[in-house]
Amino acid sequence: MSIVRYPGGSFSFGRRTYVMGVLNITPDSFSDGGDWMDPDRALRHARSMVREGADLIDVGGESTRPGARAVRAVEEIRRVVPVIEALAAEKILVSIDTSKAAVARASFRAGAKVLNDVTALRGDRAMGRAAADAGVAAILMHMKGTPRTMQRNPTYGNVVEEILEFFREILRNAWSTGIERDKLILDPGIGFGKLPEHNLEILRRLDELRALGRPLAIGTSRKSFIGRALGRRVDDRVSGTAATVAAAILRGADMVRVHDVREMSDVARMTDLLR
Ligand code: HH2
Repeated sequence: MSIVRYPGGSFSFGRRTYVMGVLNITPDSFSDGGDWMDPDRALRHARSMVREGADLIDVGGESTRPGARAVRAVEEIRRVVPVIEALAAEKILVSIDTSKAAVARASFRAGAKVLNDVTALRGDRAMGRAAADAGVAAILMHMKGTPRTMQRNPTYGNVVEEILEFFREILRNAWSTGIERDKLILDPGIGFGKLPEHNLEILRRLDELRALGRPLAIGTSRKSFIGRALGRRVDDRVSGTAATVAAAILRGADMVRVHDVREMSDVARMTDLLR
């Protein structure tokens, strides 16, 4: 079992799979863009995800979908902070999905206890320090390129080897930013600079990433490789997502980032019994 601490609590990975519910307060996220821009609606949705089994809510104020428009830090803060404050007041565990240190710091002050950085501390040189100062746990994700460029024909010799090498390097350097290694959770970044076949291969070989010795998070929810495989639109990928969540858990995922919390909590609990 592996304990990962955050201010006021901890994850006990190895016991069961943690379910992270997605809350995008953005006009342009690929599946729920525009749904939760109103803070009251966002809060109601977050509360319902918690009732349905979410262990934490991943709040994001900037879309990372391929080609998404960049958002300025002040705008991102304006979107996420009121929602984080309200969730924290209700003792709901929040992670902040950002790659900007200013947004992260404002979010930690508002009560977020976990950082979710899709750039793995490379997007903003002040990010490691921000996370270390706050003592938060941090999910670091692999991405090839940047959201603007990542889907322009990504190529790999061996996608899993490349991800392993990327994280070995991140783990070697993390201490220099001040973040403790035992606060880190790693995510292979499904869909971030990967073609459908790369995503499938990562899922088939996810167990190889266990060699890094850190808990693994994964986000397959409603993503386009599922749509491509099944010929389903974004609002019709729940069953496809369920298959990927079950497969990921059987191969060692500790946390799954999902939109359909009720369904994926069931999948996670059932798969945990089979693991
Ligand atoms: N995927 C997305 C965003 N953040 N974070 C982690 N750790 N892992 C992921 O796979 C991941 C992530 C993309 O999904 P979504 O938030 O639904 O869309 P958008 O980026 O368009 O807001």
